[in-house]
Amino acid sequence: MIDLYAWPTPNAFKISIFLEETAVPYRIIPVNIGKGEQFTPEFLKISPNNRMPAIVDPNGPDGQPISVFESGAILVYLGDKLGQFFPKETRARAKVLEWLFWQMSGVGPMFGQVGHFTRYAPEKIPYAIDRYTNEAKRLVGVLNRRLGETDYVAGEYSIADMAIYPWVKLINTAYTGIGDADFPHVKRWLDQMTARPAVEKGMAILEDQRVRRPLSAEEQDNLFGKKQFAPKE
Ligand SMILES: N[C@@H](CCC(=O)N[C@@H](CS)C(=O)NCC(=O)O)C(=O)O
Repeated sequence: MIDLYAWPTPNAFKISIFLEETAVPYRIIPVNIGKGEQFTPEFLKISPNNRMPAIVDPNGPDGQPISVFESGAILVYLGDKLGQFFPKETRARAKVLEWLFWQMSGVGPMFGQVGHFTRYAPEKIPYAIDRYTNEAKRLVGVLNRRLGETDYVAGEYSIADMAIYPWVKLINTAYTGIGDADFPHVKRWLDQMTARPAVEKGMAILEDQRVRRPLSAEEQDNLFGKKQFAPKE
């Protein structure tokens, strides 16, 4: 049984989608990042960057338990372990890695900043909102061009689609008004992804904990305040 340390955000949905796509048994250990549970010494042993998601696989490669943090690394680990959604052949694998790294280095951080400056920043800073929204739109444009050429981002359905989907789905619907009309190939792919039962289930984990209101002062402090920068044991 794989333990998935998670809270209902796009980075965790990547992993729940993968696990739902496979028949591998897993359970969710909630890490309430608004309450500061990411700072406990037990969690920091698994995820020293005080971020979820993370996994613990009791049956690692040598039969011993292994923990993995960073959603991209988790997808690579699970894809290799289960031999699914991550090809072994070098050319196909390189394609998946290109788009996975594109998500991890571009889409995740930039979309995250769109969310931060549009929803959470205590003051509205037009330069920051424009900067990150424009960059998010540029990235969706890159995705749109790619999806005009292929069914799924790396050719076959893969861990790269699972990494990109939760962020693009979220930003399309919640933040920026990045329009379906401007990105028809992304729209087609989003519909295709949304129709997969495992994607639907993966996106619904910890649904009752989704924060759809302004953050409380405690949540704001845990996520963006001094605890982030305090030395950790
Ligand atoms: N690059 C990391 C990012 C993970 C991440 O940013 N997780 C956020 C929620 S989406 C988190 O755990 N935040 C807790 C905190 O900021 O202390 C990954 O992809 O796993």
